[in-house]
Amino acid sequence: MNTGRPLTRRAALGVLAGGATAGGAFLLGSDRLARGAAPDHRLQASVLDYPLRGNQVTKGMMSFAAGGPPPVLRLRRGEKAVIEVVNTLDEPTTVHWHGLRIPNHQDGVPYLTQWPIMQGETLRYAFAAPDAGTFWYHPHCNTLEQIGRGMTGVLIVEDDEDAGFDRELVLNLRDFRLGGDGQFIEMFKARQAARGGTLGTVMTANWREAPTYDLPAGGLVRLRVVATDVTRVYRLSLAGAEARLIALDSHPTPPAYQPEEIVLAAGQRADLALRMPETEGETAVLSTRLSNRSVALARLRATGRNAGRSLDELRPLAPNPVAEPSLADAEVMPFVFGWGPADRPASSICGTLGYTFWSINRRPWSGDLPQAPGAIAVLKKGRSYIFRLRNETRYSHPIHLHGLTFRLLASDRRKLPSLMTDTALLQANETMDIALVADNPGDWAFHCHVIEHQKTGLTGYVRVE
Ligand SMILES: [Cu+2]
Repeated sequence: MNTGRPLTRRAALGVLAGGATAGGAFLLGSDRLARGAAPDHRLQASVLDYPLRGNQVTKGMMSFAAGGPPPVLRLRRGEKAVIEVVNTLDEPTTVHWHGLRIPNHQDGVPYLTQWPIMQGETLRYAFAAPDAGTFWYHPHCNTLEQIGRGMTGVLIVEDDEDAGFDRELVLNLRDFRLGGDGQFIEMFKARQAARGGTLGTVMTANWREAPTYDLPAGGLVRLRVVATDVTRVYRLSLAGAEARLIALDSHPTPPAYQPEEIVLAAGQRADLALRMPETEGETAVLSTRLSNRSVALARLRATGRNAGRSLDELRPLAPNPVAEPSLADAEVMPFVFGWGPADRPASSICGTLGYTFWSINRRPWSGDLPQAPGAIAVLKKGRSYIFRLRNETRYSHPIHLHGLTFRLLASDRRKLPSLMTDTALLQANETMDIALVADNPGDWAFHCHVIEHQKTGLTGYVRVE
């Protein structure tokens, strides 16, 4: 629901000239006209019709490829990659690289780190990813509509050393809100946006309902599961195969941390090492638990002769070079996630949902505007901080911080594993401490990843300087 008038780039700049506070030209602007070598990857923001449910064609889907689901991007750790984005939508967009600790001007947040990529424009992002793991990419402009219609892709930064898997399977989990005729229905309901969020009606993996994948019998498979839905919290389990959790949100997990159920909120990722069943035709099933039943998301079918592998043959993943916060001299910063005064946000070319319901530190985000409000917190580069996240609401919020990785410390409601992440599911009425080193300078968006919440006030940014 892009309530803003589509603007040409010139008109957008006119708006910016009228009141930009963002500090002048974005560095990315100089890449805009960059010529020369072919990009390493090319994404085409596109509208398409696609047979999402069997032969039923869903009209008006959106992707980063002209003919089908967004491609899985594979990058090499530490090597600069150029990713060209061609916008063939009839509205502006941007691309955010979720979980990547890259320079701020590559982060893809409209007006905070770059101008929107206007319709018909091409923009090249260029960065070197410092961490290996499973990440994803998505727009940060008219986000509910563009993500809701399909613009979520998986991004993999390869490990320096191979761990010894036979195969790898990527599962991009997400729902679509379709009616019985297979066509999109309204993206959200205001009454749900003010609560837990509006769920989709069709659950998919890689744009298919419970697809089956053939994998070598008795072989070792790395399963990369990415929750790219706008709302759903997945409660995953894998039946029929021996499996171990090896990473969460891109970062390797301690071998002893093997939860019975893997909880993935919007934006989170899990890497599993699994050993396929030994007998051809046997199937392992990845399911998510709903309140009263379990739903199969994907099936893995064993094929061929038993490869006879063992999970113990796998080498552990190397840790990523994330600085460890110094808790002894960390400054504590409080953040309150709460209700906002019911209000109407300003119109934006990156869309609004027409409401504000939520706030961070009592401030509802006013919308993606050239006149960005001030930072909710200013951090000194290189210092350690403890963020005290307090949820005043009766709903859970997956809180995502751009550009920085943090460690889970403690909760007043449960025992937390000591994990590194970029997205923490803050439960209803919970207070959680997280810790980080503010080592990446810039303005970093800090928001709920239930996109309706993000777009109705639960957004802000922290500045590292
Ligand atoms: Cu939320």
